[in-house]
Amino acid sequence: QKLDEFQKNFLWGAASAAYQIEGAYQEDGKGLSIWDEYAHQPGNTFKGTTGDVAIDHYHRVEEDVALMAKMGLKAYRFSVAWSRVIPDGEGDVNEAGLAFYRKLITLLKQNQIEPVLTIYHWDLPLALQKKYNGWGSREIIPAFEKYCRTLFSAFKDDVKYWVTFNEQNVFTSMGYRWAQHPPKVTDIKRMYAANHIINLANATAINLFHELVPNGQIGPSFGYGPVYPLTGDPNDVLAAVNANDFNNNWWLDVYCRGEYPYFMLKQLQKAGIAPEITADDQVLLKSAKPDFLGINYYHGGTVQTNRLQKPVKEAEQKDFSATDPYLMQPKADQAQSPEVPMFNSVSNPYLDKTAWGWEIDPVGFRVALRQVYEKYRLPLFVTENGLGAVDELVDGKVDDQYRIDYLAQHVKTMKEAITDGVEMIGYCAWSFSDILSWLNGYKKRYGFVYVNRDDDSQKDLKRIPKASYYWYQQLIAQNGAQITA
Ligand code: GCO
Repeated sequence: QKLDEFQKNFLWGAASAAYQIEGAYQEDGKGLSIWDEYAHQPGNTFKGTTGDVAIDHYHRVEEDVALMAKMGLKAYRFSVAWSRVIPDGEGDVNEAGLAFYRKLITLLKQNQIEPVLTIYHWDLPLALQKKYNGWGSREIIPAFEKYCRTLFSAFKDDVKYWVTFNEQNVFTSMGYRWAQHPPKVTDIKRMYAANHIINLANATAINLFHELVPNGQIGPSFGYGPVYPLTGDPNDVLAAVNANDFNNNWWLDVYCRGEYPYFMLKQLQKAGIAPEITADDQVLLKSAKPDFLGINYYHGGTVQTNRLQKPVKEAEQKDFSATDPYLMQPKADQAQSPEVPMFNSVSNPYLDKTAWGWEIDPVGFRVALRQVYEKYRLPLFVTENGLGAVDELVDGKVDDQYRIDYLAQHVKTMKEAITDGVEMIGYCAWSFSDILSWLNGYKKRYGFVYVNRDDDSQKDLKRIPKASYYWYQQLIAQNGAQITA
């Protein structure tokens, strides 16, 4: 194995999440999730789109896996809807729900596609939100443990790679800081409290997994972005150090080292918003070691000090309503938050942006992989990377050259990171097919496969491979030897 090539069993994959694709939201005994409720409340999502039908993957799973097989995918990352398997989150197991995932996994394996199973991708059973205040109470942990035990027992022989939580940083910030996801609150103290409880749940799941599935591998997937200081002004550099604690270390240090970053914890304690951490919690967090780290990479962030009252350059405003959850947080307008954030988030003058206004930063991908591997020395699995865009179907085709360009640049810098020495299990592009964007409906698409529907009409839900589908097929066929756009 030479360092400048992808290993033979490198997992070229694509990813999805249950709520964004399955539909069938009340079928075969499925319970409701917090997203089923939230999306049905007026004003919460773009044009009021819901996951009731989504792209109807639940009924089209054979067709979808056939498209994956034809593409040559080596891995497919999907998530399980907790409320499909345990409708009220903690009571009886719904065998029909489990059967759906068993069918999916069987189909994948028949086609030599490695299943990568995400346990939690944001769709908490509604009953648990109502009964325990969701992730706001420690009482939810035994329910999560039972759910994990159910999945581990059912699929331990067929699924090797498992992801505990998808982007804990994003769903807790969106849910508790920005009120853009359920439970739709803006309460930073509650955000930190919920994060701590999720960390305990994560550690509990990892320990249980190691007991029950000794041959498998498990880890969380984290939305990582490297942080750049806008200038060489030491005040900006200090701002970047702070922003890195706020946006990355706060989560990764706990996952990988079992402890919170020292300075930031002190700061939160001074401000009276730190989570309550018991001695038992510390023992639990220290005891659970992930086998790999899942990295979702879209872009990094650039910050400047807010000490000097310099004007803040706002990110270019586009005609899209949803915020970018990967921007460095807290944002400029939160500068007065009790965390005393010592930085402002700004646009990076060296980087181009996608039509959606997100920075394009392939070098940052190499930086990210290097930083994380250097610090934690765990194998990395890129569980998401991709481009969200308004794709147009013209004469029955989608020519998404912009997506090919984006992916090619990122695969190239990932390969450079491997040459640098980063240990990498695989790469899952986001996403396999078009899916429901949590907040942007079908206006924002990520897939290799176009799905013929929009926000107002389900149309025929036909699957149409885009230009990028054939590009990725070629890339996989020659195991990334030549990366051309
Ligand atoms: C969207 C988002 C998602 C996320 C994904 C994170 O537009 O809804 O970009 O697709 O990227 O769910 O894991």
